[in-house]
Amino acid sequence: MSVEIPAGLTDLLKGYTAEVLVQRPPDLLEFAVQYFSSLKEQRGAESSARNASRSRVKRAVAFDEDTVPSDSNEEEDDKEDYFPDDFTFKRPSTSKSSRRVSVCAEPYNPDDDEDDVLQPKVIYPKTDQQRSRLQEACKDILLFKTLDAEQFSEILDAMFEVHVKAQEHIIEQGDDGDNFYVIDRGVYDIEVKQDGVNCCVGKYHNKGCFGELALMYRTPRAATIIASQPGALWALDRATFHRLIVKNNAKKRKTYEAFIESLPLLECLELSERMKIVDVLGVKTFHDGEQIIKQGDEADCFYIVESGEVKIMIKSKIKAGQSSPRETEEVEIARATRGQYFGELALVTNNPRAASVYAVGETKCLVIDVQAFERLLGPCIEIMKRNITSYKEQLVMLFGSSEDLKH
Ligand code: 1OR
Ligand code: 1OR
Repeated sequence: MSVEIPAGLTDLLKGYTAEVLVQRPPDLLEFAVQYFSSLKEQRGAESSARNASRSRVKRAVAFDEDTVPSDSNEEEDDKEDYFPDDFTFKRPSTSKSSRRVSVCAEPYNPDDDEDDVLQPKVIYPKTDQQRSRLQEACKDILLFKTLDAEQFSEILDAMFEVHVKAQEHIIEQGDDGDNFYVIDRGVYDIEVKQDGVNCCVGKYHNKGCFGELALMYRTPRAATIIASQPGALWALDRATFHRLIVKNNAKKRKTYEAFIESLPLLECLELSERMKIVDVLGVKTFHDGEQIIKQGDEADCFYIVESGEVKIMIKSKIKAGQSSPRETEEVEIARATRGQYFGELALVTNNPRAASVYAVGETKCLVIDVQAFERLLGPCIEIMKRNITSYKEQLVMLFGSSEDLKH
C-alpha cells in the first residue's frame, strides 16, 4: 500500500525537530503548541506582507554591481511556503537571554531535499584575473577540500565578489544566514555577544572563510563579522552551499564517523559535537618529506593523522651527544601515526609553532582550522594540556633545558 505524504509535512516536522534539538524543552507537547502557533502566526503575517510586496528585505552589503545578478534567491523563496522567510521560532521565553547563539541542531539532511535537483546552477561570469584571485582565495578552504573537481568548479562559478568598507558588518549575530564568505583580502573581527556585550573573540587576516554555520544547521548567525578595513570577499549563496557543501557533508560523515569515533582525544565530546567536527574538517594529502608545519610560523590549523606517518623535528642549538653542534640542526623528537594529532601546542599556548612537522611517506591528515578548534575542541583542551606537560618532561630529559631550543 502506498501512502501519499502531504506536501510540506516533512518540512514542518523537520523544523519542529530541529527546534527541539536546539532548545531541548522539558515538555515536548507544550513546546509543539508554542512552536506551531508561532509558525502559524508568522505565516499569516508574511502572506499578507507578500501580497503587498514580493520583495525580500535583505541587509545591505556593498556588492560589486557588475558581477551580481538581480535576485538569485527568488526561486528558492517561492518554494518555502511552509516557512515564512524570516521565521525564527522564539519560544515565549522565561529568560531574556535565550537567544540561540550556539549551534547544536542536527544538520539539514540534503537527501530529503527534492528542491536541490530542480535548482539551476548559478554562474557569475568572471574575468581571468578575478578567476585566478578566486582560485587563490579558495585553494586552502577546508570545506572545499573533500569536493571533487566538478563540484569545486561549480562552487567557483557560483561565487560572486563583494567589496566591503571599513567597519561594515558583513554578518550580524542572530540574523538568518544568506551567504557563505571566503576572504579575498582584508581583516575581519569576530565578535560574539557575551552577557549582552559584544566581545572580539578572534580575527581573520587576509584569508579563511566564515558564515558556514547558519547555512549548515539552519541556525541564526552565531557571531558578528566586521571588516576592520576595506576588503573584498567572495560570496556563495545559501542554495548552492546546500546543494554542494551540505550534501557533501552527509558523505563525509559516513566516511569519517567510525574514525572520529575511535579517537580517544574526542571521547569527551558528545556524538553530535564530534559530527560537527566532521562537517568542518578538511582532508589534505602530503607526499614523502613534505613540510606540513614550519617551526616559528603562526598557527592556523590542527591536524589528525588519518594514514601514513609524520615526524616532528625541532631546531636545537645543542644536539644531544654531539661534540660540535651546528646552530640550526633539526633533530627528530617524535612521530605520529594514524589516530594521533599534532599542531595543538601553538593553538593552546598562543605561541608560534614549537617544531616542524614532515610527512614520512604519503600521509593523509584531517585538518581543522583555528576557529573550529576553539569552538568545538574546548572540552578536549585539558587532555591536550596534560600531554603538553609530558612533552616538557621529555624535552628536559633530552636537552637539559628548553633554553637550548632555537625558535
Ligand atoms: P555563522 O553562519 O554562524 C557567523 O555566521 C560566523 O562566524 C560563523 O558562521 C562562523 O563561520 C564564524 N563561534 C561561532 N562562529 C564563529 C566563531 C565562533 N568564530 C568564527 N565564527 N567562536 C570563535 C572561535 C575563535 C566561538 C566563540 C565562543
Ligand atoms: P605546534 O602547534 O607547536 C608543532 O606545531 C607540533 O609538533 C606541536 O604543536 C606539537 O603537536 C608537536 N614532543 C612531541 N610533540 C611535539 C613537541 C614535543 N614539540 C612540538 N610537538 N616536545 C618534546 C620533545 C622531546 C617539545 C616540546 C616543546
